[in-house]
Amino acid sequence: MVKHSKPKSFYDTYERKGEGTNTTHYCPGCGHGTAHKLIAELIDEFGIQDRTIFVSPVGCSVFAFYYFDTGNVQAAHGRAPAVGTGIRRSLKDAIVISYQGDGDLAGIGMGAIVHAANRGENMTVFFINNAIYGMTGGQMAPTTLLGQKTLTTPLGRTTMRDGNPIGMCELLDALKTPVFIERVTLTDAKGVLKARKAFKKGLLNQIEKRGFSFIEVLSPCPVNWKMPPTDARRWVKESLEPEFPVKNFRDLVDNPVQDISYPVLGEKAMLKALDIVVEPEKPYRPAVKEFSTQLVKISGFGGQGVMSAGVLLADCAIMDGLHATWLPSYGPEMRGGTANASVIVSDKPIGSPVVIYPSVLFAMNGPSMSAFEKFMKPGGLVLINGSIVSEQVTRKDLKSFHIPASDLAREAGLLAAANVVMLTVYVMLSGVVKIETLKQVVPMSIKHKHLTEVNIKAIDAAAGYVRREKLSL
Ligand SMILES: Cc1ncc(C[n+]2csc(CCOP(=O)(O)OP(=O)(O)O)c2C)c(N)n1
Ligand code: SF4
Repeated sequence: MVKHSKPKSFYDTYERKGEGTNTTHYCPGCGHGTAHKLIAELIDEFGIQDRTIFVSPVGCSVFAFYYFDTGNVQAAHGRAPAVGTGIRRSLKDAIVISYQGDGDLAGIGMGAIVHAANRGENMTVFFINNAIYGMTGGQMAPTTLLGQKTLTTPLGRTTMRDGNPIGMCELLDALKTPVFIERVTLTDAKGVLKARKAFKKGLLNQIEKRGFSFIEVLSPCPVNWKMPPTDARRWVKESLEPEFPVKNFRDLVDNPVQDISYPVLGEKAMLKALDIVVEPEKPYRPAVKEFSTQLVKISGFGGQGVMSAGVLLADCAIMDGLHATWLPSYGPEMRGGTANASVIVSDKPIGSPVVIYPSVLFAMNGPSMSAFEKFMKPGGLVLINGSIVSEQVTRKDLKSFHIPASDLAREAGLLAAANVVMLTVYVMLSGVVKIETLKQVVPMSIKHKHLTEVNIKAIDAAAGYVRREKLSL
């Protein structure tokens, strides 16, 4: 009897995705799910869950950290092997997994992967080749086939205009240092079993400290290939495999075990070696007398300026001598969703820029309310764009205000300044930064300089509104 169960190194439920969620964000028939499962099973099999650090890329698998109950780092686009190198060199017992798509690895990250492979970093790289940019809606990738129609090659890729598809296994096989290079496919059960073997070898090499292992996975993306999942599997076999032959390129079984005890200098020694004189820290100048760390989530549709409002707040905080972080989040699914920015403002250094339980929410649209109200800290503040959202906050332990942000912005002369109106109201209510600081930072932070004046008008309109309505916390 075959007993199917969830690997232990997956979370039981994917809380980061939404309370009690059991499903991933991947589209039906996507190869990422299969690849994740194989990796998770092997982490269990090798008993390395506590040592594994999974480096997620930018691409559809950007949220792999929703699923893997291991150490997780989210790297900038294409930089997973560089981030992995940092981890490798600072934590000698870590098992480093760099997981990347073809846009991430063979496009923007081409330099990072070639150099990590050339240095023979003791890590395992899983390269998910679906011949397209999945997350951003199906543009041409370096691995897109000749003739393949994508958003950016609507008549099909041509050699003359776009170059030829890049075989990453072939390219890395030109280097002397990697110990293991194999291309596998997820077309059928036989392919998946072979893939599992290669995954296992790649991880074992790292456990045994034998060096750099690279596994390319031919993986379906039914949504962007615009075909049903079964046809997509067939397309991998009939179209992708002839261009990217499934085979082992290299397996240096006898590669000697690496001495990976890199010299690590302490921070002070490092600064001294670099001849850097460190000034004693200046005393912190708080903006307000009593300050509690503000965990702010600014959420809305793309185009509502949620990201720029976040940057503006963080810039103001830094200007006022506070610590601040800003972390953008764009919905990765192909099926819409909200964009949001997490901003932390504090009088103490900030450990992580992630805001899971906000103390302040700017709900620029309706979906933002339903997405984040439930995660708010008790006693939190919800500012709602009342011009377009009429729903009330349902929780009794939150303080909320409907601000006619879009109307005030429109009256000031620029509908798009609704974000600045919301920010001004928050600044007025909380005193987190000075209103003068906001006015000072707006001209520096706004890209289109001719819009400075109208944004200052929006600030004045919002401040007038707070005073007129006698709003206070
Ligand atoms: C610096 C930067 N440039 C561009 C983007 C936009 N972007 C997000 S994902 C992506 C490509 C993802 O494609 P791929 O690596 O093939 O992964 P997939 O989504 O197919 O799994 C791009 C170009 C970005 N987020 N950051
Ligand atoms: S867009 Fe493609 S790669 Fe991304 S989740 Fe959907 S099927 Fe997978």
